Amino acid sequence: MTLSQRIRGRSARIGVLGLGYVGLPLAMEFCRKGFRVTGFEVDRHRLDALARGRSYIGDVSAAELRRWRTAGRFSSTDRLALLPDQDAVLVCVQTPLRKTKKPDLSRILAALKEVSRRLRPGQLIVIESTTYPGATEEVILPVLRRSGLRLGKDFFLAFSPERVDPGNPVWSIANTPKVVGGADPASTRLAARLYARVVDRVVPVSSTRAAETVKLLENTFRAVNIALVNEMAQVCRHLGLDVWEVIEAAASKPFGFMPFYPGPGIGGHCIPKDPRLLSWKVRTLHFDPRFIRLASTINEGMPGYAVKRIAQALGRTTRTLRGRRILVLGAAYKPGLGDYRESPALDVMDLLLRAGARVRYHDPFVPSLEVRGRRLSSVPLSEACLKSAHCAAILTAHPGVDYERVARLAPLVFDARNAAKGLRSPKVVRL
Ligand code: SAJ
Repeated sequence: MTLSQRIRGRSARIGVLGLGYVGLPLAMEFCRKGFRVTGFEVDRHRLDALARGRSYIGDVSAAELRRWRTAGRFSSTDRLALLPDQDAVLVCVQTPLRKTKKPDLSRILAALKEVSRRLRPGQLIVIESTTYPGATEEVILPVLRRSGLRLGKDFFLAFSPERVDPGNPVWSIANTPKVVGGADPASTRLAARLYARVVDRVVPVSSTRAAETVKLLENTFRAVNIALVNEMAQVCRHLGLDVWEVIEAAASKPFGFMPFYPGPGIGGHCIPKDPRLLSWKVRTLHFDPRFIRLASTINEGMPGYAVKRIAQALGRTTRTLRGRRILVLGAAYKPGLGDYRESPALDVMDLLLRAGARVRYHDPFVPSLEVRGRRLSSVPLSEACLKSAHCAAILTAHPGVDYERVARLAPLVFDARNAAKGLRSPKVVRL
């Protein structure tokens, strides 16, 4: 039976390499649609949790995990010897940036070398990890060719960007259109057929490079628009205007406008990184994407701007913050989640500590974190805590926090997220 027939009959065995916030939900989606999935993971803690039927990803319930394990549809392992049993291998490993803002493909290349060593005729490899335009073709394909197998005849290769939005109650893997681009037409066709069995709509494009660039455009679009409103926050400050009022009123335009909101910077694993991937690649091709680079610079400057505004609100400068007690509200990178990777709140706390301020934080979703080598725990939002601070700085506007109470009890509030909107109080200073 050909791979295409096994896909059509849902008997194709699916391997998912990397069981993180992309891989585990993807594995569950294939299980839901009748496929048998083997998850490959190197992290021992994750493997132990999965073996006990415990989920470490918010969007995957323990009940569902146990259901597919019991049904024999899902198994998790670190044994790469099981790779040849898979008809399709979906690669969902991290592709971070180095400190130099250059792409770090080390993890994905290590994974693909293992795949290549065990590659067999009839396998489809799909890269879901976000990377720069050309990476699949220029770096990953040569690794797979070391197997001696031929693209489009023996094995197939495609790129399909992940569009997983953790915690999104509306858009899931199943109902979010899936872009797919193959290293050759046969690969595009096969990957499109595979995803068509699990998602409502597949969007085939002409190449892996096109698919890689689609993803980067999506997130660079967000980054540049966030940078625009971050600059507008500074423009409005100079104009003596409330940027939040200006944006809200502009958002009343029913066409040709899309609201974004300023803040103390941008966090997460996509928006800060993706424009840098695009910029890095095109600069190797002797084109300087000034606009995209400038947007990244503006966003990365926002933590420093927020600290400057906190100092000003205290009647100080960033050089005279020593000893000031700052209570940070919200450490996660966006509301409603406990993920504080790349969170701008960490940058703000780092700068405050560097300036000699005494920093505590409250975040109901983040029990503890490390900043400047110090381990901090989230403090209760008690009356004493609020009253003893010189300034409460709202950096992430989590739901369920009583911002009216914060404004009532804290001597001063710096609101970087318009969390205390509607509260007209001289004690509340907004970005
Ligand atoms: N942010 C702002 N102002 C905004 C929007 C976001 O400052 O108007 C900040 C957030 O606070 C956060 C960072 O930017 O620190 C990123 O926020 P995000 O809403 O873009 O959330 P992410 O990082 O989870 O982005 C993901 C992306 N999903 C994928 O890459 C698959 C992105 O494409 C989605 O559009 C986004 O979720 C979403 O819409 O939630």
